[in-house]
Amino acid sequence: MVKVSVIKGDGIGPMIMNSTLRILDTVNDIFNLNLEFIDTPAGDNALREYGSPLPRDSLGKIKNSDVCLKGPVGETAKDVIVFLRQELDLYANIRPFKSFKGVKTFWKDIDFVIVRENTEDLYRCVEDIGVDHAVSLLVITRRRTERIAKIAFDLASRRKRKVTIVHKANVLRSYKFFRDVVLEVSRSFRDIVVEDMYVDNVAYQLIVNPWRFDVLLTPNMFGDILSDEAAGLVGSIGLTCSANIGDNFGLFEPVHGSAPDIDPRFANPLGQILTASMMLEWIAYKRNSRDFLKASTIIRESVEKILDEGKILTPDLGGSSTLDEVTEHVIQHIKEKLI
Ligand code: GGG
Repeated sequence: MVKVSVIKGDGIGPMIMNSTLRILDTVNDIFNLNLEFIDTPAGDNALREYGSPLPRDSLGKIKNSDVCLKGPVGETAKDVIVFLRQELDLYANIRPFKSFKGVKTFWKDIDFVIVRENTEDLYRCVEDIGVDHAVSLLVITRRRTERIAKIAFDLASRRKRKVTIVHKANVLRSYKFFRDVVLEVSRSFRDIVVEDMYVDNVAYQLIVNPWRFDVLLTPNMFGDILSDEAAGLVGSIGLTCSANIGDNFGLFEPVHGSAPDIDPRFANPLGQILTASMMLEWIAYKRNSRDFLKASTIIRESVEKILDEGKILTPDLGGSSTLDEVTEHVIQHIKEKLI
């Protein structure tokens, strides 16, 4: 049994999560994965219904589960996801950005990963807000920088062997500290090419030459901001997925937010579905399970097929299909692949 706590979230969240649960039910039946889904209210809707964005009962459900699959939450992001990352020590935010052959963009063959430190920086949320002042503390520690650096170098050693350290060392000494600690760690990874770059230059290079990047190692807030820019390069933020990983637990979520301005019937569920695929891959790795790996792969390939065909696409990808139509087609492709 694999207990999956499921946060449906806000805005488009419940619709894209219901679509994703249909996909997971399909592979659960085919591969006998023994997944159990536990509804876990959190976010703006939970605040309205239970008086808390992350009710105690929900936190308990997450802690008692093997893995968490999360949809986007709205205005309560700080009280839900930023809190959970710190509470569960999910220190590595892994965000892959890879072009899909079928998606039209100005940029082709994008393939890099943002590795974002997930527990400190300004998002430690140590703040003092008065009537005439607002102060937020930028916290960078050696231990947390070293451990995220190791994650980035390990990942790079399985990819194109390059790490770009993202910082703003010319203005803030905290970011100079971040860069210098990562450079110390890099000495144990002699086969990895290391460069360091100001975050503003990274923002520019992502537009003019994104192919130079392999693993971008960032402090917390820069990783958040650059992720949306990176999502633009692959065609839609509605296609992007991410993992929040600690030593013993994983929480998986799309990169995008709750998009309250979008009619949920036309929301793109593929980012949430690819997030589920990423989750299954992590379970496969943790449990050394071929079936979980097969389930993860078949979902990803079915999504890629839809994008390659280019016929059933939601409006963010230039189509006019509904979320339900896209979901049906993913299920159909999964079943076809088994024949
Ligand atoms: N722009 C994407 C978005 O809204 N993501 C949700 C969000 O803000 N999450 C907070 C975080 O990732 O730190």
